[in-house]
Amino acid sequence: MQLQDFKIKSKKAVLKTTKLISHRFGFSRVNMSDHDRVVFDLKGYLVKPAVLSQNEIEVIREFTLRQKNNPQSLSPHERYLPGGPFAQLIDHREVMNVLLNVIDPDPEKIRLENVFLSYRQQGEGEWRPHAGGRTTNPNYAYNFHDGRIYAGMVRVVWELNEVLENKGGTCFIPGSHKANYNIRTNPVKSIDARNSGLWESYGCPAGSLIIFSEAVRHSADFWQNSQSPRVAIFCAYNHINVRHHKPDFKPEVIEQLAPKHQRFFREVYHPQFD
Ligand SMILES: O=C(O)CCC(=O)C(=O)O
Repeated sequence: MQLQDFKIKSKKAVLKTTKLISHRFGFSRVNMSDHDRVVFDLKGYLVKPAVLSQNEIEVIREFTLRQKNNPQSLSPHERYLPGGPFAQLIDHREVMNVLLNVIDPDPEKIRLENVFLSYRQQGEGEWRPHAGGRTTNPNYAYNFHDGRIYAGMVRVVWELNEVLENKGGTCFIPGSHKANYNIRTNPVKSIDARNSGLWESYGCPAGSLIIFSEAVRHSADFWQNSQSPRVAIFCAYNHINVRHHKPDFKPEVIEQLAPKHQRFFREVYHPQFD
């Protein structure tokens, strides 16, 4: 076969697979914009402002705070994340658009392995830089191969209250997921200092989405907004073949999720064995 024919045939096959996936899973736009793809690769993180409507924000925030403060008032399957109205965000289109482009193009191969609420009031938080640099560990790896990104574990953060810039949102050293010097195992104090000038954070309205590769050097920060606490839901998505977290989801929560959401919590194995 001529090289040109081969190229056309492979392009057609990719389009067909993409169509099949979109049709089967209802993702009408499985593609990340070129802008987002380049920014994610360049910096290791993306900020998508105001993804949720006011009503979605209020319902999910109120329910999540009830799970935190008064779980006994809820049915057992709704007492813990990912139960309750948050479940509808598990495969939110904006999340899947990114994950299908940075973890695996097949949604069957994407797992959600950890979900937790980060709740911080004025002054609460910590400064604890971690990750960064290259590694062969699949959970922290970041690879670019054959024209696409292959990220290891990817964090998806739903900010349910406003975040003021440099006042408590997650901080990143942009580009550090591709650093050649191993700042993960050999951290440099002057680089890790909050005021090194190398750290970037974000300001965003409630309902915004932050997505980052676990490979990028990042840290929590101290929350500095006396008007409202940080209410953020952190999710860790991973490839079906690997796991980073110890499994701790409540079975009663997962059993009551819709089948399209349950599949994100399957065991770690290759779907060829199904
Ligand atoms: O709390 C934060 O903003 C960052 C959390 C963190 O470091 C992580 O998800 O690995």
